Amino acid sequence: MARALLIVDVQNDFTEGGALGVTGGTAVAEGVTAYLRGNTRRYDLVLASRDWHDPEGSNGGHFADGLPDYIDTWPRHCVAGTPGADYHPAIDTALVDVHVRKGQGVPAYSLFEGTTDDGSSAGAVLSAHGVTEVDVVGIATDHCVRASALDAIEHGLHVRVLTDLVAGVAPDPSTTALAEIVRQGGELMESAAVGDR
Ligand code: VGL
Repeated sequence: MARALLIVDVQNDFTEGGALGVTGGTAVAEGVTAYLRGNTRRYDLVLASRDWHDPEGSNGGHFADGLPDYIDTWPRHCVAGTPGADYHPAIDTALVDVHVRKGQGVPAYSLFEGTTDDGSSAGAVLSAHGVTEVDVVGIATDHCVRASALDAIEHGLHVRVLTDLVAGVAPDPSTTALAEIVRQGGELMESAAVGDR
């Protein structure tokens, strides 16, 4: 039995000033690193995802052709190899064991759609490490955190979302997303409470 921390898309384009800047994104980046520094022994594995879209084309309709609806279509963001696709500088990448990228040419909200540089899927990496429990943090609550947490539950993992270490695009959909995760069997917890459980 092993536990992993899943850090979803804490990238420059999803934090304040980025192409798709989410309010609270920078605070999440800083908070995740502070949390991880205080809890390194709690995790057997730390896995982080990055949205990593192609510069050409719409990435399967993910980049808006005209005005984005901020639900299914978005401004151009996280283009592979650009500063916007980098992790936010507050993320201490020395604390990350495994990096996955997703969204090359397609919309990919879930971290489980990500693969490592050697082509392993996130799910395969987690099962190879015997991970049965995951804590999920990152951006955005109502999109990639939601999809990643629900996929983790589908994969049979016990899921906790650390609610002070996520940030959403919009408040109501974020509340709905967290409720949906609970309905599917996930747990919500403040990061400060993790030490107790
Ligand atoms: C995301 C919108 C578009 C996310 C990714 O990381 O939540 N949101 N692409």
